[in-house]
Amino acid sequence: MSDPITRCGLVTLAGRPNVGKSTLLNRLVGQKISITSARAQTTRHRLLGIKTTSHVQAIYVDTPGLHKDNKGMMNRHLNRVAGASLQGVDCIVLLIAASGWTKEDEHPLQLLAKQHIPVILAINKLDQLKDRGRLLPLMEQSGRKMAFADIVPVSARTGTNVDDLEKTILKYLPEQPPLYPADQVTDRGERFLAAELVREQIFRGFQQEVPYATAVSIEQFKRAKGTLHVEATIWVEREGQKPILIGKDGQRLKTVGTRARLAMQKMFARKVHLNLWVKVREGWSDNERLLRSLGYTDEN
Ligand SMILES: Nc1nc2c(ncn2[C@@H]2O[C@H](COP(=O)(O)OP(=O)(O)OP(=O)(O)O)[C@@H](O)[C@H]2O)c(=O)[nH]1
Ligand SMILES: [Mg+2]
Repeated sequence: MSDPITRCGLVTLAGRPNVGKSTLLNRLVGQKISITSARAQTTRHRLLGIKTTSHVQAIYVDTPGLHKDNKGMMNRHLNRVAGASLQGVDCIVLLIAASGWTKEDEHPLQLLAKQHIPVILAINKLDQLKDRGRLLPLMEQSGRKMAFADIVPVSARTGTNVDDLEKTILKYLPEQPPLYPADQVTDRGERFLAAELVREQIFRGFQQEVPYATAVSIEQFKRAKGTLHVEATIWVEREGQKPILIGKDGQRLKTVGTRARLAMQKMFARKVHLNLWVKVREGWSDNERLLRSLGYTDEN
């Protein structure tokens, strides 16, 4: 029999939008849990990725990007969820990109400077740094910004040095038994994950305002004869956004559906049948009641 787990703790991944938090969460856990895209503000909910090894359980918290723009209820929701995730955890990983500190990084930095929780700085997207000679000065500059517990350059995309970051994080986890069963990888259910995989394709496939005007709800999620049957509604804010999403002869919606279905098959390890509908819910992203009904609550 192996020894019981001796360390377990919560680790929030924080930083500006688009810096690579969700990519890093997936990399740390070793499987896809959180959706990612090249567009800012892809993540809208707090989500856990749980990694259990023989003696350690690290519970990573993915958060929406922290940003200063508080216009509109969705922005306020994102900042509230991200801000709340900075409290009551054992350690925080602040991400910046290897291209250097930006104005947008200063806001999360200021919020973290107020906390009494160890903050590890992860300098992400190392693979994009052409001149490696710039890394040391960046690490030195970073050290002057705040008393970071550690500074670790990584590439969440390629996995370079992520094991080093993991080892660093483990030092800050308290000695206690695990909070989750060893085989649990997230706190989110399959319906939530399925809706996110549809939203991911919209963030990856559409320009301008469409991704931000979109929410997804799952109407049906059932297993029959080894196949998962999923019906999802894509909500948009205005009538004019519907034809953009659907495309000529339904082609664009079909692409979203195919890609989301393949991602679901991978995630749920079974055959998936997916039906998508596009509907209008006027102004949902700036209406508190509608936001709640679509799952955007303070805790999430
Ligand atoms: N080249 C490179 N790209 C990366 C790396 N990590 C993340 N990315 C890319 O950066 C973009 C944003 O990644 P996400 O993981 O969605 O970023 P995020 O911080 O979760 O963004 P929000 O949820 O919007 O706050 C995606 O296109 C990723 O593929 C990396 O190490 N190297
Ligand atoms: Mg994200």
